[in-house]
Amino acid sequence: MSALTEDQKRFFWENGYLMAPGAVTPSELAALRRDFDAWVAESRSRAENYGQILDGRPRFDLEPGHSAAQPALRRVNSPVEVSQSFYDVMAASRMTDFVADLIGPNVKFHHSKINSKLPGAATKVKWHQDFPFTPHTNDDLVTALLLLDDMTEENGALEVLAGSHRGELHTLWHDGVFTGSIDEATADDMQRRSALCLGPAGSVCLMHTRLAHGSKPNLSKIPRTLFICVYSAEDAVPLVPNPVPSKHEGLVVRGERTGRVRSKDFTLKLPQKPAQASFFSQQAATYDG
Ligand SMILES: O=C(O)CCC(=O)C(=O)O
Repeated sequence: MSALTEDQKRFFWENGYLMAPGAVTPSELAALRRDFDAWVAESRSRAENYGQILDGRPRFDLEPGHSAAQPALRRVNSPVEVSQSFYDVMAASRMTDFVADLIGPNVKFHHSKINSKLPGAATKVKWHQDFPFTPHTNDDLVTALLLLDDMTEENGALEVLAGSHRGELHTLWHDGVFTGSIDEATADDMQRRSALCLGPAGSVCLMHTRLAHGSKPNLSKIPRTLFICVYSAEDAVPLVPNPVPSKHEGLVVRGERTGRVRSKDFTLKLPQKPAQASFFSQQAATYDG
């Protein structure tokens, strides 16, 4: 039986995204928050990025200006490797069912991360599409952004350009540099036409990998924490190394492994993997203030 209604599926394919409530149970949500709160508490005693993921880069990424009094833990890379609660939600939850309804029946896991905007932190995300970061042989990929807090206009909600998944792939390279962001003039235009993704904690924003999106800093006193899982159809094969490598990459979370590859025609310039903890540092190279 389908977890999403026909109307929800139609909305997703038409607009490239869908806000779906009830992606996790209250106890799953509480467990995720508990682990995340513990990581924030631990970050207060740190002055630099710390921890390590599979390729040696830091797991915990701190925004410049982070301090014990005003923690600004902006990214946890691959939380599914260090938390059973995050692993369980990634591998088997209502969120996983939703994704299978869109790109299933056979779905595999690619990578995960937490993007956090703690109150007062300057973290923003410049406009981009995900596919040029993680190109695969076909574009049946969904980025599932699970809300661990209510997402409001004031706390730096995700903003999307509806329908942009059906348009062109925008380059993230400018003047020979991989900036991880769409050029400023195009991004400004997208911003003007954007829609806000708002919802209560426990909802998920399901986003097509080609959908253009970004988000502003958190200007409120409420945190904005997203647990982000990227999934693909099982027959989509990655074309570049994983930007957030995980020992769970390729885990089939729904359906079965067929071993087949399906390809789609497209052209893009291959991305550059971030040398530092996350794409925030790549985007920072072109920050305009
Ligand atoms: O954290 C955000 O607001 C945006 C997340 C994002 O851009 C992504 O997952 O690609």
